[in-house]
Amino acid sequence: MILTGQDRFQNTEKSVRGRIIKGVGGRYTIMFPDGQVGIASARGLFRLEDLVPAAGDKVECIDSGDPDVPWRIVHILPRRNHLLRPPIANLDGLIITVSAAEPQPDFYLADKLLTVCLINQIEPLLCLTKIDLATDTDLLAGYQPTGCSMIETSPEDESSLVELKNWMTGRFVSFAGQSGVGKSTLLNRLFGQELMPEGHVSSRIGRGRHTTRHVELFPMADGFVADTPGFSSLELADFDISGEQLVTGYPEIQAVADRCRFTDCRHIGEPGCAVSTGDIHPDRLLRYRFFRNQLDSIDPHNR
Ligand SMILES: Nc1nc2c(ncn2[C@@H]2O[C@H](COP(=O)(O)OP(=O)(O)O)[C@@H](O)[C@H]2O)c(=O)[nH]1
Ligand SMILES: [Mg+2]
Ligand SMILES: [Zn+2]
Repeated sequence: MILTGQDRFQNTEKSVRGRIIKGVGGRYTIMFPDGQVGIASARGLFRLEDLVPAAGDKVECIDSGDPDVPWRIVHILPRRNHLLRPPIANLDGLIITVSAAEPQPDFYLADKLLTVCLINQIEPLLCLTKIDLATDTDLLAGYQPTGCSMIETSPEDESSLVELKNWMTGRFVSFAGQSGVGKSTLLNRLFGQELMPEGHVSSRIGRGRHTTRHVELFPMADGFVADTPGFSSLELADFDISGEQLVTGYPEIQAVADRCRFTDCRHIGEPGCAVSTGDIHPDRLLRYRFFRNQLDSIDPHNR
């Protein structure tokens, strides 16, 4: 049922809090704490302030008086974080999904996603799928020194699904990772029945030809899971991450950086650099150096 502003609220002076679960073409779908949804437009002033409401935003709405668009967003609550590509706000956690095989794991992508998380206060969960196809059982070993949470799953492993669901509970999270790693399979196994009326799942967040073009939040387990474009391949520079910031995505390198001879050490082979003495996996260091060189070569004035 779609409520009008009038139904919900007689006093137009006061506002109601809700969360943007979808925004397309200036029309926002708001979910209120009781689970009801309503359609809203944004206060004109936001544009002057260069503020664009995003999916995930916690907002305050008033009755607009327009029966077609009964709500108006008048305030955006302070954000935990805000990404532009995909346009999403207040993400609590990101499930960085890597498959043991089919497709071969892309650890460059996993490192980029981890870096985006650690720079934006998004809690990462490294999730290895298809362990039933694994020949190498230690694929996530390189991430052990980062201290990040990790989980391994396969279709038969019920306890890992419980663990994953517990981690998602009460949070606003999204799955990320290459196409084909098993994100939709996991979502359907976990919430297939609850997320949407049956029949919708396969066409909207399930497998198939459907390509997501905007962010949409689906309520689950006292939280939300997002269907988002843009987390299956990305470039760090598009997230405004500089060469100096990169080390935030490599906490095991950051941990030894104060022992480097030079305070501005880039950890790419300088004399007296401490990374060789630290607990750093050689593959992680190789990828750090690749991204560091790449980001340092970008002229900030030309971006
Ligand atoms: N062997 C195996 N296959 C899986 C597993 N998870 C997913 N798959 C298969 O991998 C393919 C891609 O999965 P899908 O969930 O669509 O990947 P997505 O693109 O990340 O959403 C499908 O054929 C799934 O049945 C797993 O843990 N083990
Ligand atoms: Mg999918
Ligand atoms: Zn160094």
